[in-house]
Amino acid sequence: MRALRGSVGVVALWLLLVACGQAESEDTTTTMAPVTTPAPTTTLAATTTLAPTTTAAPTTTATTAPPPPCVGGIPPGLPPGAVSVTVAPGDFDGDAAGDQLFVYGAGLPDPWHARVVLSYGYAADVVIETDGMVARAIGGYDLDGDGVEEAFLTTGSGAYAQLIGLYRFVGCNLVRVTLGGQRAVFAVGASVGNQAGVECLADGRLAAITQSTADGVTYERTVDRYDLVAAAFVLDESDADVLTRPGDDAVIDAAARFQCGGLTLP
Ligand SMILES: [Ca+2]
Ligand SMILES: [Ca+2]
Repeated sequence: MRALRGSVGVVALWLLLVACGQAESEDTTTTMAPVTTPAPTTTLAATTTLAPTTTAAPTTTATTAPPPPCVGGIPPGLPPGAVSVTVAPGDFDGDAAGDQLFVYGAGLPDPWHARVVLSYGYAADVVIETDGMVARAIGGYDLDGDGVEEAFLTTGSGAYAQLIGLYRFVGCNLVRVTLGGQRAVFAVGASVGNQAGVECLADGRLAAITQSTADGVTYERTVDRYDLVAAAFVLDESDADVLTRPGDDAVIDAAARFQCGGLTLP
């Protein structure tokens, strides 16, 4: 009986300890609650004050400073004997003021000329080395995104295509853009068996597309993508693939287009 009483006492003591322990643990667990108040992390909003780093924009405007004005040059008016005159707008010196690109015939010995007349009257003129019968102005488009528009024109035409050439206005003169040491010429047009097109890509490259088919069902297509470096195109990558109608109709039919901003072929 004593042993039982003793064990009862032990049990009672144990229960008491457990009760105290529970009470303590309950107390401690309830005190844990405040720890769950990391709500202040919402003060991260203050990190949005990092926005001022976007004020780096002024440095970009500094790199696109307007060019110094060109002086001298030639009278802006076309020669009296100019024929087959075409003209198209652009900003060929990058000063945000509209300029004009003229392409005209002047008879032998140099039949075709390109002339840029800047907004303030400065003019530069070059003889076009043509690839066919007729040259025409297309207009200005900033291919490489440097803030200065390149001058696009047709330098002739083949059996089924028009031929596209480019000039850059460098050092107050027109400079023909080259490819592999020769003047760069890209065809745009389509025949039954051959298609060719040009696309100015958003990443600043120019894509030249050539496509051919023997049966009107299967088309072999090559896309050459060029970087414009100074006044030269440099091949960046070339892809070849095989397309099949009707599944690839959309791509096949788009091959022979000229897509450079809002420019259109004359
Ligand atoms: Ca201009
Ligand atoms: Ca440009």
